[in-house]
This record gives sequence, C-alpha cells and structure tokens, in this order.
Amino acid sequence: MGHPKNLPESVAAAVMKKKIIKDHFRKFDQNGDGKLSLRELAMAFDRLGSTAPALRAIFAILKVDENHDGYISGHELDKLVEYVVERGYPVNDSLLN
Ligand SMILES: [Ca+2]
Ligand SMILES: [Ca+2]
Repeated sequence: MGHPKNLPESVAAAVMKKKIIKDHFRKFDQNGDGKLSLRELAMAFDRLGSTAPALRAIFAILKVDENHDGYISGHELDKLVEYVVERGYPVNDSLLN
C-alpha cells in the first residue's frame, strides 16, 4: 500500500502546480481579450521550455479547443492545463516571475 499520510500533501502540490500553469498561460493573453491565440499559446509553450512551441501550440488547440473558434478560452483553459500536466513540463516557481 501507499502512504496515505502523504496524500493530502501531493494533492495540494498537484493543485498548486495546476494553478501555476493556469496563471502562466493567462499571463500570455497579451491583448487581454480573455482568449489565447495560437501565437500567444506558442509564446507560453516557449517559456515552458518546449522545443517546438509553435507545433505544440497547434497540437494543444486541436486537443482542447471545444468550440473550434481557434482560441483557448473559459474552461478550455482547464483542459489545456490538464494537457500540459500530461506532457510533463517542468513546472516550478520560476514561471511566476
Ligand atoms: Ca489573447
Ligand atoms: Ca475555443
């Protein structure tokens, strides 16, 4: 069996990680329209350390753009966060700067 004592801590860490990622992407909404364009996404992925940010942005939009408007907005952003977590990008406090 695992270590139940550690569970709350890891859950908290996962929540914090998602919050950092979400804040990170929100920061890259540079024209402030509440949506992430392909270009804004690419810049955000670049900052995350992606080796092919433009390509990654396209994949991300294909994966999470539910209303097919070509932008990430609303709860699509939460799906984007899940996608980024799955990809396993290194997420740490340096993204907050
Ligand atoms: Ca925008
Ligand atoms: Ca959309």
